Amino acid sequence: MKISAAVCRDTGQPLTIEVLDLDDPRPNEVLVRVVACGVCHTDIGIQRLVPKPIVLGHEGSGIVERVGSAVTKVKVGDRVVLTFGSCGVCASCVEGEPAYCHDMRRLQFSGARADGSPTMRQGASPVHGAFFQQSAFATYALATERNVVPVGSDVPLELLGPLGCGVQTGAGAVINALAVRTGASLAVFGVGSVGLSAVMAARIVGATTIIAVDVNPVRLETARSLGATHAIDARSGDVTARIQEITAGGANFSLEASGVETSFNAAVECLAIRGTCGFVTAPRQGQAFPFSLAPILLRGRRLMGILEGSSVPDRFIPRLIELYRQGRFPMDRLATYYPFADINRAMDDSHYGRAIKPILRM
Ligand code: CXF
Ligand code: ZN
Repeated sequence: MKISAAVCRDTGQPLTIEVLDLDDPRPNEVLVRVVACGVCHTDIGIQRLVPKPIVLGHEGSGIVERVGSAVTKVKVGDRVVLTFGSCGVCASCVEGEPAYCHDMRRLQFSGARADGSPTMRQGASPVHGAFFQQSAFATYALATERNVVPVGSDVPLELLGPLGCGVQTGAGAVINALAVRTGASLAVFGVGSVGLSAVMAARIVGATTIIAVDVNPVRLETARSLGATHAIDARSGDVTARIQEITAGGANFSLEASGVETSFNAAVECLAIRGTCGFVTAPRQGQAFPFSLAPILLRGRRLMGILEGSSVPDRFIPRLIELYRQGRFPMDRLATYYPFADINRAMDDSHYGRAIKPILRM
């Protein structure tokens, strides 16, 4: 079928909205009419590492338009959130950890289905799709049964796409991966959409000291209003010492969600004895991470790499939606809406921190 999609032809260049041809769904696939799609920093940062031209977008939400012959999870007309792809048969998937799918890289970033076949083209010219098994910067997206999550009709569908990546990354890091406990202390470095989702989750689980660290005063204020008990300007001197002081000896948990290499060390050094630091980003390829090992090993500290909040999306996303319904997880506070035609403005606003979570309306 013909679709309109935002095509990334060159790294860092404006996306162009073009008419493309999208495949019909295969037996395990679901065709979704995209209602909205969030913008995640990965849509920007990954451009130099994926084959181009490509259609990005991996926080789609929409309505099922067609299903493949083997699909049982959803039917035509169902409302769905699209999330990351996973294979379902590797050791991680069978152990209930699809975020660590052994095929993660290929399923999100190869620009094709798991078997290497393309999902879209422009006449005779190839265009890469299947980004996160969705490529949802488009009017229609082709997903697999495994990465569609059915959602109810009593919540605004256009808000929900970011649950599929950024929001579950932050909330899941706190709830699933770090398993932050009632009464614990947590320092969150970087309060964009991932960090603010972590702050909201920390309040839900009953953390009593929630410290937000950022350079943006507006975000720090937002963090406070969403549950942070303390807000620290990252440029205001010795952040580590300040956190050690607030927590009387170090935070039980920290989360590095800024992607700024200089804060990687602070996120480790602010920890208490036996504290754990979660990382949802990594230093750029080839970039050293020059932290000293002794204070980690000799204090029983732990470092944990966390992907997609260690989420099982079919279970975790409905739980976050129920918390939103109850007013306990106000993720609507993160959203700024843009018409699809303004996708380049939305990407820029994300990149320069002018919007926390841009959401494109298709
Ligand atoms: C990604 C980060 C890189 C690995 C897969 C998941 N998160 C999405 O933006
Ligand atoms: Zn993402």
